[in-house]
Amino acid sequence: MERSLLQAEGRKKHDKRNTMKLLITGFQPFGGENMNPAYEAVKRLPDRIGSVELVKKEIPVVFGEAARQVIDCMEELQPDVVICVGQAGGRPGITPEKVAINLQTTRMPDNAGNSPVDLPICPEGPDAYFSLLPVRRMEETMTAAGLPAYLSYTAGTYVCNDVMYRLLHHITTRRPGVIGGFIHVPFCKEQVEGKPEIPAMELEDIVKGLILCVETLEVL
Ligand code: PCA
Repeated sequence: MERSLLQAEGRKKHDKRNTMKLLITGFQPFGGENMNPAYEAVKRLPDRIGSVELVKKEIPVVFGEAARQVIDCMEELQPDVVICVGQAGGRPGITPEKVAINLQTTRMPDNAGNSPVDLPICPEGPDAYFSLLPVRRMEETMTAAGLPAYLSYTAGTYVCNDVMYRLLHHITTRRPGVIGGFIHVPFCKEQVEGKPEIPAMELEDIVKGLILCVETLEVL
């Protein structure tokens, strides 16, 4: 059984409320875009999906700082699950991320002007962490609903990977039992007007995909 499911089963026994609290984040725009479909979709999610209560948060595209804000918010809210959502421009579907690696490297500066090259995120941390989310089930649920989706085995080496790695490092070292991970979404149609060769989805479909992902948490 996936580790996340085992952890969730342990948690469920202690959860008399039968409500799951989810912290879900989306990024600010970056790279010259004037919107980020990640936060645009996150902010359109309902406040409750089945037994899952959602708390939404927008985070900056800044190495280290983005994860700090996620972790601070997590410490304050004590959610059962944390999902961070980011834009992966050019991908043709919604991609739950399987793995985060201990590496920061970019040619494109973040929104604070940082452009680390070949640096570890956490010198004392392991090379990688696997997502604790039911990523396979998320992908299958979206695909079954006719939405373009596939599992990704790289979250890149930019701020999204940084957030996913630091979140999983925090959970593993400080908050075992919490479930966490990352989902990338493609450009939305508004961002690629006049560029038909670039894959994109309707924002509404990205929202639908995220709702289906949240619904997969309910069976945990
Ligand atoms: N995508 C970037 C960072 C912010 C975002 O939405 C990434 O994939 O790293």
